[in-house]
Amino acid sequence: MKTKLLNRRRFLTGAALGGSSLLLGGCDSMDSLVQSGQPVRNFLENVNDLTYRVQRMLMGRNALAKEYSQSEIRQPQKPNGISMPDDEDYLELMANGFSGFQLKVGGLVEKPLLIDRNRLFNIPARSQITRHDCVEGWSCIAEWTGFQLSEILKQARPMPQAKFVLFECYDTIERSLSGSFKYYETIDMIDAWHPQTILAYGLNGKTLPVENGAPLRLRVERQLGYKHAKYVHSITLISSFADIGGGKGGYWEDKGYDWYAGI
Ligand SMILES: Nc1nc2c(c(=O)[nH]1)N[C@H]1C(S)=C(S)[C@@H](COP(=O)(O)O)O[C@H]1N2
Ligand SMILES: [Mo]
Repeated sequence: MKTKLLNRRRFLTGAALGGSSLLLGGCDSMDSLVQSGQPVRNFLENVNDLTYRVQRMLMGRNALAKEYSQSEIRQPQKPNGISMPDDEDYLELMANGFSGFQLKVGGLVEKPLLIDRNRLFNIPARSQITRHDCVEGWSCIAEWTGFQLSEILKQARPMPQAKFVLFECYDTIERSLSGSFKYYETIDMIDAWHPQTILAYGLNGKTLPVENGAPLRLRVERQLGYKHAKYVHSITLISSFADIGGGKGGYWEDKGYDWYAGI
């Protein structure tokens, strides 16, 4: 499967490079044809657009998000969205310093897991200083510490039908006439296995505070802020999110945001 993807990627990249060298060739007789509106020009533009999308999909998706140095952390991570869940089960856990917290891992896996809080700290840890970009137009650079989602995927062993990972959260983000809604998010397996996709329990060298998602929150560094689910209690491998919530793959997605919020 991996080899197949690589070959496909090589093939598509090769084809794209062919396209640009044609442009660089700058042959005189081509100039008139390359003017906007001409069929050849349109064809080349389409090739470039395809190149861009193909690179983002096949190469870009696995690339690392930029990491920063300690001196670039200029302010605390601004809390956004829910910053204090009022859900009873959450309040109970919080009252005991989250000592009773257990992370559920299930769905399309060969070995469902229930990992208690102490065992989470035994999973090899990773710290990364990254920039969080919220669609509301602000950013914060912060250091996140936790474990790679891939570490628990390796233990749980996703089945071949697993195409997405669902993160369910404690907080009720909306209570309205249309009902009450818990925050949730989904990512695909490319992001799930990505080395910078972590479940964080630490922020800027301290225990993750409640306002930023204690005891455990997702960091999916190649995507916008709303994908980074806070207050995560369950991780479920699924084949489709059509039957979950409003069917668009996340609370904000159900309201119209893009499911793939790549940056
Ligand atoms: N459970 C939950 N996760 C959430 C939200 C939320 O309201 N509830 N808000 C999202 C949005 S829009 C952003 S920008 C980030 C904010 O994370 P922060 O509070 O640590 O800055 O969390 C995201 N994850
Ligand atoms: Mo956000």
